[in-house]
Parts: sequence; structure tokens; C-alpha cells
Amino acid sequence: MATPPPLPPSLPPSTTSESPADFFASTSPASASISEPFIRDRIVVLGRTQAGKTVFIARLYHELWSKPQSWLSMRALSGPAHTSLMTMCAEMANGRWPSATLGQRYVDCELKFNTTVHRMTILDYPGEVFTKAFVRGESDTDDTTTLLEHVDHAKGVILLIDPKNAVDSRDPTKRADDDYGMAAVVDRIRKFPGGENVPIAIVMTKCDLHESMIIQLGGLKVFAEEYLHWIIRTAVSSYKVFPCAAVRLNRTSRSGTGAPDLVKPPVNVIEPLKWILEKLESRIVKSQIAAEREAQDQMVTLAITQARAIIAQGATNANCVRARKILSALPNEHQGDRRVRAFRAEIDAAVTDHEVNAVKRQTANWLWFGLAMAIVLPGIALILYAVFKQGK
Ligand SMILES: Nc1nc2c(ncn2[C@@H]2O[C@H](COP(=O)(O)OP(=O)(O)OP(=O)(O)O)[C@@H](O)[C@H]2O)c(=O)[nH]1
Ligand SMILES: [Mg+2]
Repeated sequence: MATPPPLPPSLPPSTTSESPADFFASTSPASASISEPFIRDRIVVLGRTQAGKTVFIARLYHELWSKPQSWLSMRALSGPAHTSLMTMCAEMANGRWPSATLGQRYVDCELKFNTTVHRMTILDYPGEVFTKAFVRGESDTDDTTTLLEHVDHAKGVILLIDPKNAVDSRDPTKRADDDYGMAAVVDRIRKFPGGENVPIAIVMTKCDLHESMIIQLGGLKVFAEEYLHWIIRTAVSSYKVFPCAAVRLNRTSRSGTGAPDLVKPPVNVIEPLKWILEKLESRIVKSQIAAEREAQDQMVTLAITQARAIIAQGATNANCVRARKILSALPNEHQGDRRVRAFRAEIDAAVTDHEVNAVKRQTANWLWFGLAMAIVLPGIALILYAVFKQGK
């Protein structure tokens, strides 16, 4: 088996801070989503006509179905969709590329990544629909409405771009699909609710054919900055560029030098999906940690509020013991909490105040008693003296 040609390494996610240009016209969410909150529940694959969508999708599915990894597997949610994807691969194995997609094709799959299950909607539709929706701005036809609805619900996106088209398409209409059209997709995702951080994998297809062209043009990073800059500027962050060869050519095939070869392993077919899933997973973990912190924070707040209410009734010894008991009932990790420590100090101060006040009160009582005695006792003595004198 021939070894795969080395491909340039993928770009690291950008850290550019330029804001996306306010350039694209597509700003209204699709149909039903207008007044509803955006539920981002699917991963979508998009590309212009002949970008390599069908080949990429079929190979991705075939790889994950026939060689499921312990951490990643994929299953079409309908039998006919599964058969269709596997048949396409079988045809490629027999030396035939799939024919151009005619009708719209939406394949719903279930992805299991580690312990999380994701829904993945694969959109394989004729490139014309993409042009209509994102270049011509026709968003009210049936096919474009469905496409836009999927885009508006995307939690991860794979954009497929044939780099050859980006470089030498002399037809500005064709070229617009890849720069203007793709940037419009990204712009739409970023501007709509929850879209700021949707991971966008920019996959350059057919890199087995275009590798030398990319190297000649300065390598992947320079190429991406030169030819994909509108997409990258609009994405701002949370994107990554992958050079991909989904199916390579069999140069010795009897059915022609351009026949597909399914024996050679693909390059970067699973990786874009894995990158998206990792991003999503790390966000789930982060939000779980944040939710846990929030819950613990509330628990501390509640304990302090209860203890404060008790102390407010009077910082007596009994009340202070009760308040301290409430704080001690908090889990160990919260005993060192800044607010708990501060409130303990408050209780101590309240106790001290209470004790000082008690001593003061007692002293004042004794003083009053002394004063009263100083007045009353001489009076009594005088009375007794007067009575005694009269008796004599
Ligand atoms: N060498 C090579 N050629 C590819 C690869 N992927 C696609 N191709 C070529 O590109 C052609 C178009 O690929 P498709 O996957 O059918 O493209 P598509 O985006 O589905 O096109 P439409 O259905 O017309 O929108 C194929 O017939 C192949 O000749 C690849 O990974 N390597
Ligand atoms: Mg197709």
C-alpha cells in the first residue's frame, strides 16, 4: 500500500481580534426560528457545487461505520441513508466517482463521542442551492429555507472548499461561491444567537491533487490568509483550517488515471469532526463546572443568610452557637470560603460586643443600685433616728 503524501500541517485556531465586516446582507433567521430561541443541536457540512461534499461525507461515514473508534462512532438514523452512503463508497471502490447530486439530501446521523451523543445533519444538496441562499440572497424558496434553517441550528460547521476553485476560477460567479458565499455563511452563523463560538472547520478538499499548488503559493497558512481571508476574518476565532484528501486517485487503474482509490487511507476526514466535537465537549465540561460553582455559591449564600437571621435576633451565646452550627454544616471545601470566614469573624465580633454590652449593662445596674442605696439608706437612717428620738 502506498504511503499517503505528506500534507502541510493544519493552521492553529486564529487569535485575530478584528471584528467581522458588516458586509453580508443575509441577516434574517430562517423561517420558524425568527421568534423562537435558537436551539443549536446539529453539526452541518456545507460546500459549493463540486466542492467534494458527497465524496467527503461518504468517506467520513464509511470510515466511522467500518472502523468505529472506541471514542467516536457514527450511525445514520435511517436505513436507506446508510445504504446510500455505503453504496457510494462501494462505487468508489469500483473506480467510479459519485455523480453530481441532483435533489436535496439531508442525512441525519447520531454521533457518539466519548460519552456524549450528538446529532449530525449532513446536508448534501446541489451547489446551486448554496449559491442561491448565500450569494444571490434568495432565502424564501423551499430549498433555501430548509438549508438556512439547518445553518441557523448548527452547533458545529464543516465548510468544504476546493482550493483550486479559490485560486484559479476565472469565472467570478464561481469564485464568489467560495469567498463571498462562504463568508456569508460564517457571518450568518456568528451574528445569530449562540453563534459567536460555533466551531467552524474549514476543510480544503482534494489536497492530494492540490498539495504542490498550496506549497508553491507559500504553504497552508499563507494560502489561507491570501485566499480564504474573508472567511477567516468573519469567523474571527473558533475556526481551524484542515487540508484534506478524502479519496485519493488510483493512477494505475484500468478505469482511468482519475479513478478513486479507496485502499489508500484518507487524510483529515475524521479530524475536522473530532476537532469540533472536542470543542463542544470542552464547552460542556466548562459549563458543567460553572453550573456546579454556581450551585455551591448559592448553598454558601443560603447558609450565611440563615445564620445572619439568627444573629439578628440577638448575638446571645445560644444564637451564636446555632449560627456557627449552620456554617459548620457546609461541606469541608467551603469552610475556607472567604465569605464564610468573614461571617465567622462577624459572629465573633457580635459575641464580643454582646459580652461587652452585658458587662456594661451590669456595671450600670450596680451603679444605679449604689446610687439608689446612697439616697435611700440615709433617708431610712434619718427616719429611724426621728422615730427613736420621739420614743424617748
Ligand atoms: N483527487 C480527489 N478528487 C476528489 C476528492 N473529492 C472529490 N473529488 C473530485 O471532485 C468531484 C466532485 O466531488 P463531489 O463529492 O461529487 O462534489 P459535490 O460537492 O458533491 O458536487 P455537487 O453534488 O455537484 O454539488 C469528484 O467527482 C472527484 O472527481 C478527493 O478527495 N480527491
Ligand atoms: Mg454531491
